[in-house]
Amino acid sequence: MLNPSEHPHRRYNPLTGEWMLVSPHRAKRPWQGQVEDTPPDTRPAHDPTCYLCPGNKRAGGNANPHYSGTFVFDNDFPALLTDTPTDEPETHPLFRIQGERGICRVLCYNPRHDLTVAEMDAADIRPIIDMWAEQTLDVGSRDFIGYVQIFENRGAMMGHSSPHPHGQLWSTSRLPREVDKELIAQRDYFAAHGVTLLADYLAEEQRRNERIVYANTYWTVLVPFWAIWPFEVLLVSNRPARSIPNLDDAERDALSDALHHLTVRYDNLFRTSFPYSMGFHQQPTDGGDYPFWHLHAHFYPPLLRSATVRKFMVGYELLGTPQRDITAEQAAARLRDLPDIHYTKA
Ligand code: H2U
Ligand code: ZN
Repeated sequence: MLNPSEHPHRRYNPLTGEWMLVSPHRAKRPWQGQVEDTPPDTRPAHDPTCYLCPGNKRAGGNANPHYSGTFVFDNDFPALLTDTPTDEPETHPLFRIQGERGICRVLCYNPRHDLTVAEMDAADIRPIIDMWAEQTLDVGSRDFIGYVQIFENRGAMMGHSSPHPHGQLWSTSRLPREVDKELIAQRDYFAAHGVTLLADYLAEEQRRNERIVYANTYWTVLVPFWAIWPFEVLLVSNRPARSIPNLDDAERDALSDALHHLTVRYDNLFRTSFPYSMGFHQQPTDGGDYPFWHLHAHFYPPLLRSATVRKFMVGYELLGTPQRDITAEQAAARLRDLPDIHYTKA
């Protein structure tokens, strides 16, 4: 009989309808877990050369105000523009092309240049959540915006352009690809079962209790059954909230707490400032009704074995299907067993 902690197998991602490959027998190789204690950060609280710090000039020539909380500005080099023509000039079915409109913003989390989310208290994280909510409402209310994607590239390994704590907002008329896949899966599941896909999934994860890393009253942090990245995490609202603006006060405080506990554990894993891309998947903002949408965030961190040894999505992943060695259960156990206090403060 198949033993998922020993035998190569495929796992299904019900949110995207895609399969991935697990090769647990390879992870039995002896653990080379060198911990390269990264030297403590020596960044200043204010960096005169940083284009996100309060009072500084940005690359485009605009200056930041002397902000004291969060700060949002329109991206000076936006990937999308508000006035793009929307016609479809090609009629050939093999050459489809569509004009796409959107708004891109940069979301500064804190005036302090030297902080990361992992080093913030839950109380410092809460204003970031309020900013995400306000920005979703503000941008999502434009009639040409159908979807608001909030995300963060953290760390040089993920290609972020500045260590200053910040995220981004990219919004579009149409749904981005990943959101489109999730919409179809969640819609079909809800039509068949009358509950959200993630509500049923969460209930089953709670029952099995093998992949949960952290939970509080309103949020659950887990390594999903179908995770691809070694320490990939899904952060799910226990109630099927549809968007960040939908969250009430207690849910926002609890989200701050969950983000704090997760990012501290991430940093403690390899005793380094843990890189990742993260972002929320919320309901579209085109004015439709989305009772099947269940708010969640994905964390996709590249590190595998140490502060420098990362997983690459190459070869078979690009040409075949994504693959991992250490199982989701092993990854969850490692994250769960880590201390809750940041390694630089312990
Ligand atoms: P990342 O660190 O995730 O790359 O995000 C930084 C964004 O900030 C990036 O999209 C923008 C870049 O276009 N930016 C400005 O809008 N103004 C600047 O002065 C520099 C960078
Ligand atoms: Zn800065």
